[in-house]
Amino acid sequence: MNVLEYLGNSYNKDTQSFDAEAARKESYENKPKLNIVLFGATGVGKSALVNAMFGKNIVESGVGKPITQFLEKVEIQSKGLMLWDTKGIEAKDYDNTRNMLVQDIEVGFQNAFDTQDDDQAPHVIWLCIKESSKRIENREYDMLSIAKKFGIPTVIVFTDTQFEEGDSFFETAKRNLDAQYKAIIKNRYVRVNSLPYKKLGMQVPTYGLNELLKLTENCLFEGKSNASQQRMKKYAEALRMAQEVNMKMQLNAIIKSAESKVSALKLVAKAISSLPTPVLATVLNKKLIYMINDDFGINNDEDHIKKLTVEVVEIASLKSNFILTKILFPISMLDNFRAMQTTQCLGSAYISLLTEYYNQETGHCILPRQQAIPLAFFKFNFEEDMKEAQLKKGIFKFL
Ligand SMILES: Nc1nc2c(ncn2[C@@H]2O[C@H](COP(=O)(O)OP(=O)(O)O)[C@@H](O)[C@H]2O)c(=O)[nH]1
Ligand SMILES: [Mg+2]
Repeated sequence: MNVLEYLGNSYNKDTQSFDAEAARKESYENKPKLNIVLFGATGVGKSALVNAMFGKNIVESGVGKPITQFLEKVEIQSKGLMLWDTKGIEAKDYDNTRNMLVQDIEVGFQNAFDTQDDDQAPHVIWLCIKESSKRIENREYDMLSIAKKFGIPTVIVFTDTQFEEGDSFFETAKRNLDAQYKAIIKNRYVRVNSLPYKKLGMQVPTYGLNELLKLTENCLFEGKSNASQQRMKKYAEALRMAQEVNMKMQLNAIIKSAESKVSALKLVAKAISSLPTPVLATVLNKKLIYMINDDFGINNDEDHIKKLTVEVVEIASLKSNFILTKILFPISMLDNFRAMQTTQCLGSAYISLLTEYYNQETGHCILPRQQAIPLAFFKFNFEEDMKEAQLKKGIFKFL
C-alpha cells in the first residue's frame, strides 16, 4: 500500500488536508460487520437482551430498515453491528401465518447470501424463548428449520429466566430441540436475565450474558458458514469490541485493533522511497490517531478531541526530528526508519494514553477537556519509546 492508497478519500488533494467526514465513512465501511439474527416472538425480550449485551438503548440508537415483512435490519454503525430483528411474530394466530413467515424469512436470508458479501450474511442466530412460557411452540421449530436450511450456527437463549421455577422446562426443551436440531445448536443453550429486577425485596442482577458471549464466539469459530476462517476471526474481534459485558475483553480487543492500524501505517512508512512532505506526513499521522480514537469509541467531532489530535501529531513530528540525526545513514534508509519509528512510538504512546482514560466499569474512554495532563503523559511516553527504540537499534549511543 502506498501513501495515497493509505490515505484514501480522507485526504483532500485540493485543500491538502484531512477530511474527517470522508474518514468517518471510510472507517465505517472498513469495519467488519457482525450480523446477528434475533429470532423470537414479540415480547420475549430480544431488544432487552441486545441492550444488555451491547449497551443501554443500543437498539433504539440504531437505524432500522425493513428487509421483508417479518425481518428488519438494525444497523449500529459505531459498532459495526447488524441486528436482524424479527417483527410481528405473535403467539396468537401464529398457525395462520406459519407458511408465510417461513417463506418470508427464507427469501430475506437467500437474498443476503446471494450478494456473496460476507458482511451482508447472517453469521449467528440467537433464538429467544421466554422461559416463563413453559412451552416450545411451532414457531420455534419453524425458525430452527430455517437456521438448519441455511446452516447458520444457533444459540438457544432462554429469556426472563427465574431460577426459583426450577429447570424442568429447560431440560425438557433441550431434549426436544436436540432431537431435531442438534447439528446447528451444538449444545449452545443459555439461560439469561437481561434486566435486574426485584423479587421479595431482593435485587436479582442480570446473568447469563457472559455465557452467551462465549457461546456466540464459538459459533463464529465453527467455520461452517460460507465466510472464510480469516473473516470469521474478524467478526469475533468485532463481537469482543462491541459487547459491554466483559470490559477487560473489550479493552484487549480495542487495543489489538488499534495496534493493527499502527502496523498498517508502519508498512506504508517502510515502503516509501522518499519521505512525504511534512503536510502529507501530518495527514498520515492524523488519520492514524483518528482511527485509534474511533476504535476507543471516542467522538472525533468534538472540539477538544480535534485539538488533542493536532497536538499529539505535532509533538511526534517535532520530537522525532529532534532526536534523530541524518549523519549516520544514507538519507532514504534513515527516512524510512525514522518514519516507521515515529509511527510506532506515536501509536503506542497514544494507545497507552487512551488506555489510561478507559474506564473499566463503564467501558467508555473519556478524555478531559483540560489537556495539559494527557498531553504531558503522551509526550513522556512518546519520548521514552523513541529512546528505547533507538537504543535497541544502537543508534542512540552515537548521538
Ligand atoms: N426481568 C426481565 N424482564 C425482561 C427480560 N427480557 C425482557 N423483559 C421485559 O419484557 C418486555 C418485552 O421485552 P422486549 O425486549 O421489548 O421484547 P421483544 O419484543 O422481543 O424485543 C419488556 O418489558 C422487558 O422489560 C429479562 O430477561 N428479565
Ligand atoms: Mg424488540
